[in-house]
Amino acid sequence: MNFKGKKVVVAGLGLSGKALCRVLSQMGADVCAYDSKPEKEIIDTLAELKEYNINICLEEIPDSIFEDVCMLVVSPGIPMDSQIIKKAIEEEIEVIGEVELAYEVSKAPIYAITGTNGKTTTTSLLGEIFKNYGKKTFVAGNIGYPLIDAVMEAQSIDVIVAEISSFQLETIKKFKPKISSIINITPDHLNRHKTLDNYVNIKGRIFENQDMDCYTILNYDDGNVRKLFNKPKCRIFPFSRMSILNKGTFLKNGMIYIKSNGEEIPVIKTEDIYIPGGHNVENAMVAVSMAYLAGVDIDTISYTLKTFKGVEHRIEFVKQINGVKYFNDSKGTNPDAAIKAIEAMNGPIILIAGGYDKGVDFDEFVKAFKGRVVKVILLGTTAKKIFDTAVKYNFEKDNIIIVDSFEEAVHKAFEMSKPGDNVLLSPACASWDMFKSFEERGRFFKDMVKELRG
Ligand code: UMA
Repeated sequence: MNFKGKKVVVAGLGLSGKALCRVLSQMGADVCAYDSKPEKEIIDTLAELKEYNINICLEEIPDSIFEDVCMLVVSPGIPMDSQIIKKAIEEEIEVIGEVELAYEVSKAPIYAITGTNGKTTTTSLLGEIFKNYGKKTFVAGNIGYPLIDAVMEAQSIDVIVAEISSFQLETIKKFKPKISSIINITPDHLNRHKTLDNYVNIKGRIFENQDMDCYTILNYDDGNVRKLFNKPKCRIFPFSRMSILNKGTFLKNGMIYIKSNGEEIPVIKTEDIYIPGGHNVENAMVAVSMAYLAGVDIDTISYTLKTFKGVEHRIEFVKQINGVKYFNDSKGTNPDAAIKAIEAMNGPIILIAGGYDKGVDFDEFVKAFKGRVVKVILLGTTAKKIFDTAVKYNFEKDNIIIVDSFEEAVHKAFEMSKPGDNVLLSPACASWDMFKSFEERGRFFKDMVKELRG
């Protein structure tokens, strides 16, 4: 892609947008960036971009924004029905996402992981396997490090392991990972993708450009992923926790096996995987499959599974105070992720939940409380919705507390807990009504917990 002297518009000035501005400027493009926020909310960003010669438009989209422009490159958070994309389409300007641009300039093979939950853990785990195998590896994408930054730095790199979200998949064109995977699909982001079917099909775009030289790793046990099994034009390597497969990765007598070319290869006993919970067995199976097909030896794969300690904000143990364990699962940003955290706890749970409303229902989330959650502390935009759902499923009203602030939630949990309890922050919601990101929410929680005195 040659951008020298060409006018390009970048939409969004968050992590992806800033990276796009830097990279496109370095490639010689004449960059114009647009963000819907007012100046006072992005002062720091404007200061960061000062050294690049970028024309920045805020709030209102100027009528002439696409004059002489060859392309609009969008951040993942910009929905397809936003004004800026609609206007570009009307004016017949090519629209691509940050991930597509990154793919087009990338020299290293990309191993891409999507799914509703487990993406970050699986991506980090696969990255760790490749590193232990001696490969120069970049871990990037939805994990918080824009793919475009990684590919620019990765001139002499062997592999890129990319976490890819449905938002990013909406604006790909030729994106073709060497190996892709879909870990699972449960309802999420329906306020943007409207229907579950649409969300499933967008997830399926991860393999749309892969051919017979490539593999996609698909979850055989997941009804929504199964809807996609007849779609790939590449080779499918399935995985299953429930069934013994003729080809793929599966569980037998507590051991993960790979079956390929008729040979059954034992990889690791599930009890030897360091990160806890059934959902992490699923994540491990995806990483095992991708690493095996990429040529990594079984010893390196099983060594990494025994030693990899997980990622921040995902069922992360913070501290024990008065016999009560505190866990930060701020990355539990949808009901399914939060259910997995609830299921991974040993002992009674005091749950802190609620946050930004993504338009999903909480029925399954609330049903998972039974026999596990003893008290629920709710906050944020969805507090009332979760409260009503909990009452509908006969969760004792007296055991639900709605609070106004995050500080209050943590203090209430501290006051109410007894030795043997687990205080779990797993909101089942995004953080955007109270925090910039789930990372900020998780760190805030951890800082507060560290201040608590027994
Ligand atoms: N904006 C507009 N118009 C809009 C929407 C947003 O101008 O209609 C502007 C906002 O004012 C803001 C900027 O766009 O200034 C934000 O862009 P963004 O939402 O794309 O966020 P980034 O900071 O670029 O971060 C994105 C991902 N965020 C989203 O997809 C919402 C990050 O994933 C990702 O780590 C990062 O790119 C690097 O690749 C976060 C996330 O929450 C973790 N992802 C969702 C999830 O995991 O559930 C999909």
